[in-house]
Amino acid sequence: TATPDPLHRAAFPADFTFGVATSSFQIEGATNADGRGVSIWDTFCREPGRIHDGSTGDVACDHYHRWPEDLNLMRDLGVDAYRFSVAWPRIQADGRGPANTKGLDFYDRLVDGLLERGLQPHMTLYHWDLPQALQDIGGWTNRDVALRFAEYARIVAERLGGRVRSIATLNEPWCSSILSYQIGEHAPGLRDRRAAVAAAHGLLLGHGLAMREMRALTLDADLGIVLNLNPAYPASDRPEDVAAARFVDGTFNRWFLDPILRAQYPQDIVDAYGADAPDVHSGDLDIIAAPIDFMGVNYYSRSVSSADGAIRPSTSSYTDMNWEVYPQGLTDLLVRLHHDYPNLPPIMITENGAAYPDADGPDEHGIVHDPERVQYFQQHLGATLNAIDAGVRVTGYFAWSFMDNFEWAYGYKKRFGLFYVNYGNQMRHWKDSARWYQTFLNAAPAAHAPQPEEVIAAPQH
Ligand code: GBH
Repeated sequence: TATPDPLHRAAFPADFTFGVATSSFQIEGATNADGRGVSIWDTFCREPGRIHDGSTGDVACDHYHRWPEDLNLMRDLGVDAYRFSVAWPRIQADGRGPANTKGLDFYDRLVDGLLERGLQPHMTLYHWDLPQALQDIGGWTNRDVALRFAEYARIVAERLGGRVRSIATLNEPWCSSILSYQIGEHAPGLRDRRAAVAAAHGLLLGHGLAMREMRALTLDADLGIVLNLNPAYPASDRPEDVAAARFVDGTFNRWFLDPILRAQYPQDIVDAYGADAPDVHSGDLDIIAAPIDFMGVNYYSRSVSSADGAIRPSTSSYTDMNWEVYPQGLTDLLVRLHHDYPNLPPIMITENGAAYPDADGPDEHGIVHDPERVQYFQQHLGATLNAIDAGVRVTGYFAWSFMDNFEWAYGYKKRFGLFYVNYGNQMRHWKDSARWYQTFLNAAPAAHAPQPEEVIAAPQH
């Protein structure tokens, strides 16, 4: 399908939110500052062979110290909103007990800094940096951790919830359970399906309990969760390929969507897990299915399955992560959610983006040329628009990522940023994709253009 050309924000609903996203461990650094405790990612990075380039999050983008400049860049970019996450070990070093005021103060300054610059704060409570002390008691396989998470959620929401536009409990529970406890690619690096399925249940329970705590505060913020959804296509119409795709869809997508939106686990996958199926206590599913105000969707690619395993369509192009560029998958996914889940709240696309090597680095003007990333964003914004036109309620889009950062097991070698980070001197450089997004955002209908009074009254930055 053709994307409208030139694509600009005026083609979207007037109240649609455009933003950029990051997460705490990937950008902050300053892992020992102001009473922060140890997270499972600090531990994992120190285990030989876990991170491809042997790097750690100790410095990352030094955002903990450079946040004012980073927020200035966001303002210059012209986005409406910024999605960030809170590092639990900054708030409770060991994941329990009284709040560390200095840790909360950091996010307090960040939120105020966003509001001063006219940027909406969108906060995620858990983007994978679990306090190590909670891993030491079994991590998310221990139901006590879900209770601790709810307490942490209340602490953060009490302090910041009145000033943020949205709060997501978890980012991508598939990653912090299956990828972390079964596949072993992420912290804590286990290879145990039973533990992974138990962790997924613990995460969902933590989400539901946190929702309950935060609802009791009657905040204005929208409350929800962020899932990584991976539309699964069969390689052919053969029944065995269709069944393979259905299994992938079940483990990645329905395993998380169904309990949240239907208060049940998908029976086909419960059966497939057999003895590894979770120990669901009575009442758990009602807690997990607490009403949410938005569903956050992170979309990067699709999967194509055959009975013999995953397929790589040879005509497609691939990013530096080896993920297929498939914008139609985003439209299909959004339309499918709309049709399959009557309880679906409005969707926010909380992440979408692509890694490319940007190997040439900045040119003589300090600009990085990344034509593939520009095209990726154009195509996926077009795909989003197509879903909206088909009747799906989508309220926002956040590009992943604001800047290059610590890409988990891949370290600093994979670059997802709109801004290029020179890790030698921590300089941020505009990429063509950032300039493209800026142009896209500025081509707004007249209502969005600054009025003369505002220009005169504009504060000096
Ligand atoms: C997100 O994870 C994270 O939220 C973010 O922190 C991260 O930096 C960003 O994306 C980029 O990685 O079909 O088996 O090959 C996304 C993780 C990517 C996990 C796609 C599933 C496909 C798995 N997801 N992946 S497979």
